[in-house]
Amino acid sequence: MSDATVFPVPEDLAQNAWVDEPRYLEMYQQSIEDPEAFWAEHGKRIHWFKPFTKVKDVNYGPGDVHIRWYEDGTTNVCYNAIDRHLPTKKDDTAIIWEGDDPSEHEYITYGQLHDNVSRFANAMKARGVKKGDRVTIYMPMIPEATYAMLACARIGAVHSVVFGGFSPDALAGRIQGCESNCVITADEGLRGGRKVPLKANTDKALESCPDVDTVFVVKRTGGDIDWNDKRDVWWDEACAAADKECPAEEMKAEDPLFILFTSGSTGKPKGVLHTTGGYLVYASMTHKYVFDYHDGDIYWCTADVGWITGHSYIVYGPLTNGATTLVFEGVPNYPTASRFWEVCDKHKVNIFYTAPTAIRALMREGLEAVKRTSRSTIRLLGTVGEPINPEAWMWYHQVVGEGRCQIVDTWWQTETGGILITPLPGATPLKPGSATRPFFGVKPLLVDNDGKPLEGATEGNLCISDSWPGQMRTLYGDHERFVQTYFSTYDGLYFTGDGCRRDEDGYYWITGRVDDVINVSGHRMGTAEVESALVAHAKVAESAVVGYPHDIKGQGIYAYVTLNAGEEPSDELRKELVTWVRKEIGPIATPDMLQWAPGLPKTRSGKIMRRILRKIAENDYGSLGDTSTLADPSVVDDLIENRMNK
Ligand code: 6R9
Repeated sequence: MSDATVFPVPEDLAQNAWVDEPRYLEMYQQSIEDPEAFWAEHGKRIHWFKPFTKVKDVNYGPGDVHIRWYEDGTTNVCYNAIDRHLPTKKDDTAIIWEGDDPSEHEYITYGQLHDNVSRFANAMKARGVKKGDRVTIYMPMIPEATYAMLACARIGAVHSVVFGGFSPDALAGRIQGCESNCVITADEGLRGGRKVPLKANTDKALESCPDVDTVFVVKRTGGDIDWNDKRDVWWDEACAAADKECPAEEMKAEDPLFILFTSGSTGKPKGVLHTTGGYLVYASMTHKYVFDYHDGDIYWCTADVGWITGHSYIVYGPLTNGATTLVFEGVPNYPTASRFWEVCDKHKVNIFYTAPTAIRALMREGLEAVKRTSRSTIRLLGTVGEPINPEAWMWYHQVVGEGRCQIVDTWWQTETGGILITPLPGATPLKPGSATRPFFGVKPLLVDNDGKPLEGATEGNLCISDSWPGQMRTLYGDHERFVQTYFSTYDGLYFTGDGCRRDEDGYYWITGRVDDVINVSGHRMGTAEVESALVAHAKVAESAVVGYPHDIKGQGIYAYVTLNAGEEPSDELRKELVTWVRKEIGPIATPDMLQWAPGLPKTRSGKIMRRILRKIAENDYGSLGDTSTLADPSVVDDLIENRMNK
């Protein structure tokens, strides 16, 4: 290997893992040479009610863009995640729930999971929810969140999980965006000892969602809430009245499984749609190989079910493999910075999967918080969500894993449904900071800005040139935008929106987004979303938002704001605007820096030159590039002079 820092695969791991390097290379080759045969074989890993005979029907354009896998097969995701395991695993733990407070935890067996999910599925049916209906889930990280998802899958309803940290407005937009008439929530959530008013937020959101006729409410804290007798139903009461047998609906492979809203480069979040058969094959297969999952392993992914990582790698992937998956309600630093590692010790976690932002935050807390725990059960560490800087990677490897655990840096997206570029523990020598090599069936392609494919060691825009079963199928209700966003930048290719470098060993290094999407603590956000929240304030005339390097969050949010004529900038107004954005979108969108901009750098045609704003936010004035095309170059001097300092 060309690079100095390479961590080879330990010999015993290569022997005991599902695949070693020769096997990876062989399987990868097969998957690329004959995708039909490869995916026909691996499609059998899930249970089909009616087996498929067609494997793949994909067109990335020109013409009718469509993606179909296992089209004529029928199955049910919930059946695969639960019922299929009952003969052998009825009394095995499916879910370990660890509460926000370290004194609370619960073990849920596959048998109990079956009953809980079936009861709730019947409770939804009793309220008229049926196959094809969209159901919005706005919940804390409690077992009922997973029951709700699985119950939807069981009856063929399409869930849309909305992260519990989103504001009432953001929730309302997502309910309207998928036209759902049933919402599942809790009285309050609990995170880091603080209460989150989920029911109150839901009530507020529903003021603008008149079509919602049912709200199921889980009693989590017992806090005071308002109640609407016609619309609101207690989860417990509804389940107590329901039967614990509920047949799993026979679904076509291409029937929708879920919608998940994610940020794009425009203001309106996109409803990414995933379907049934291909998604499940891909989520479960990647979970098995990437985490080298073996029967009996205790597996913990720290994500929230409000993100795709929670869908594929807390719920669907692990449960389909019959795993024990840990669901954590809390946060990494509550009650102390040792929490993650204490939970690993308490529940004997073998596989641990988290985000670089959490690693960086814990790294700052010092060695002692880690060292006082054992972590001896951990065998494998994973990361996801954003590029991991080599320092954080080394800390994760040396301190958390004590040099003993491989790290899988997994690159993927809401749109991809599952992991696309990643090491395999027994097969891939590691380089800190690189997501390494493609998973089976994945064909990455780097292209220049004109779409010309680049060969060898190079850097460019990351595209994928052929489909894999877990790929999204469309944007809910807007197929045209789907085609526009993903398949029209570079003809015939799926464009990821990420920049990427490939080194001389063929390893991939994701460099971050090349579009107007920023990644704050692993959360994707469109700069346009934050901008439209800011201009919705009565005193704001215009705003431009960019990302800048942030030690913990990866990227921070830097907002330039131009006030309406007659309005005076003040520290008070700055605070007011920051609070405003939190309220409009949610705490994750809180601007870290907000600079008053008497004018924004624009071209003569009125286009904001973000490249310049990015450079100023990055404190990198030396390379502002050509500013001669600006309508008024002097605004740049003003912005530099008044740049916010930390
Ligand atoms: C799974 C998830 C997707 C964007 C993606 C990229 C960034 C995710 C990464 C990574 C570098 C990794 N990203 N994993 N960048 N290395 N291992 O995070 O989905 O929320 O849709 O975000 O996150 O920029 O395009 P999502």
